[in-house]
Order: sequence, then C-alpha cells, then structure tokens
Amino acid sequence: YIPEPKTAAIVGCPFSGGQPRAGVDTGPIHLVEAGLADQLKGLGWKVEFGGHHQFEEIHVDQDPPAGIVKRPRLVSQVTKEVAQTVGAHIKAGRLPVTLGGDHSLAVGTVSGTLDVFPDACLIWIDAHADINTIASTGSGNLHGMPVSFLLGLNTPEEIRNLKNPNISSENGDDSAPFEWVVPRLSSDRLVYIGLRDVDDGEKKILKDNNILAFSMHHVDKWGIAGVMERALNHVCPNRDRPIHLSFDVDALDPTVAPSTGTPVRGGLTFREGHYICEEVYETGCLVALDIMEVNPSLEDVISVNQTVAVGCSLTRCAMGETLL
Ligand code: 4U7
Ligand code: MN
Ligand code: MN
Ligand code: MN
Repeated sequence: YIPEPKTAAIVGCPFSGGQPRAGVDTGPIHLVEAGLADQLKGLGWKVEFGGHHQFEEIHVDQDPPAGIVKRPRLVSQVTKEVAQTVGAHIKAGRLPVTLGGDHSLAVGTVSGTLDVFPDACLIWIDAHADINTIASTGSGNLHGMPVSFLLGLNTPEEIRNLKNPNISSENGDDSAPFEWVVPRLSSDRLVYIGLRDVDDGEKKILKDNNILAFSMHHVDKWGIAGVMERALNHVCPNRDRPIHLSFDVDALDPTVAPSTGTPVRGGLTFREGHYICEEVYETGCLVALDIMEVNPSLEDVISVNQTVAVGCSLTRCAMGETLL
C-alpha cells in the first residue's frame, strides 16, 4: 500500500473545537516549523504540503451545546472537510499525515480512509478510548467521542437530536451534525494500545462490542513487542489489510510528551511509542497516519520542544526511519 514513488501529503489541521483548552490548534504549525516535511524528504518521500487547512468558523452563538455535547456543528463541519481531504489524497496515491489539533479530527481522517478502503483497520494509540457516545459522555467534549461515530454506536435519533431546531444553516442544509458520517468501521477491525484512563461507560462499550484493547497493564505484562504482535494479528492477520494509525501523543508518558491537554501518568516510554510506529511501517500496510493532541501552549519551552520533537520522530518512524 505504500505509494510508489513514496509520496506523502501533510494535512495540517489547526483545530481545537473538540475540547475546551486553547492552543492545541497550534500543534500542526509547530510540527511543520520543526521541519517535518524535510525530515520525511530525508527518508526518501516526496512531500506535498500546501499550507494548513483553513477552517470556516461557526460562531459559538450559532453552535450551542446539544444537551451536553459541545460545538457539534463546528466539529461536524470541520471533520467532514478533513474526510474529503484525506480521502482525496489516498485516491491520488498519497499517504496523508494529518497533524492535529484535537482528536475529534479523527472522525474525519478515519472516514476519509474508509471511503477509499472500506476494509481498512484502525490502530488507536491513546491513554483514552475516545469511544464515548452521545449517551455516555460525561464531558461533552467531542475529542473523547470520535470512535463512537466511526462505529455507528449512536442511534439515528440521537444524532438527529444534535441539530438545534432554532438554528438553520445558511446554505439550506437541513442535515444534523455528523449525519454525513457513514459508520464503516467494524469493531473487530479496531485495536487500542496504551489505555489507562477509560470512563466506566466506555469500559462497558468496549466489553459489549468485544473490542480488543491493550492497556498499560498489558504492555507491562507482555512487553510492547508482544502487544504489537497480538494487535496486528487481530486487525491485520495476513498483513494485507490497509492500516490507519491514529496516534494521540497522550498515549506517551507525560515525561515523554508533556505538552498535551489530557496527560495521564504511567504511559508508554519513548521507545515503546516509536516501536509501535516502526512495526506498523514494517507491515507495508500503512495508508494514513494521524499525530494528534500536541498542545504547544501547555508547559514550558523545553517541554513544548520535546513534545513537538517526539511528534516528528513518531511520524518518521511510521514512515520508515530505522535505527540502523
Ligand atoms: B483524547 C474523557 F472524561 N474520557 O470523554 C472525555 F476523561 O483525545 C477524556 O484522548 C477524553 O485526549 C480524552 O472527555 C480525549 C474524560
Ligand atoms: Mn488521549
Ligand atoms: Mn485521543
Ligand atoms: Mn488529550
């Protein structure tokens, strides 16, 4: 699946609407300014980068919460555009590298991948499961919910109710937020690694849907090599299915990636994180990559530089950098 000649497209997504903390929208700018494009060129990739995505704002007044769910219109509109962009890059033979921005963006990136490769599998690296539904979310932050939309865990009625009856869109579009999402992901093509902060409601969803998840406990028990082998054997048993890798930097320990909005101690080491990326590259099946939740406005300059550098090196490892 690796395009020949090796061609990548950087999709910079300066977006923070899926969670409350400002600053995560500057993540992609920092990653690009750190020289990510040149670093990938150094690995033999042709790299396309036409500037960061320019999202149209929806004023908060025009986007009140739907029940507890915050900014449904904005996040839906932005992720819909991202889905189109990511899908178009894959169709054109490019590997999209989406830089976040908050993890709600993955509603878009994964939808874009599944539009082109409906049989693709999803490897989700995160401290969190991001699988809260409209019914289960306690925070209402959409960066904690993308997987529920991709799997179709929300009912049509729940999605319909995300639309505010008092607000009509300018272009006469009467659809509800996220009604555009085709839930093409199946629960047996999804695997998690790195979990350690999963809400009770999410634990039940994972069980009910029989979703394979490796927490930090499993990483301790089997080592990252044992976990990766099990994970790949589950979602990509013959190493021939397209893989979408969605990497939330908060999967890493906060000592490794401190500048992120929802850090949780006890995370992946520097090497464990990079090993995951190296193993995915070795399958030859990677078709899309997300690097998410880098927030350069959190912590001190040293922490920010460290987090940005780790985002770049994870990307390089997923795109073929080797130690020898
Ligand atoms: B991230 C949370 F309640 N589960 O739903 C929620 F703990 O993309 C956190 O993984 C979500 O950073 C974290 O808000 C989203 C919370
Ligand atoms: Mn997370
Ligand atoms: Mn996440
Ligand atoms: Mn986070």
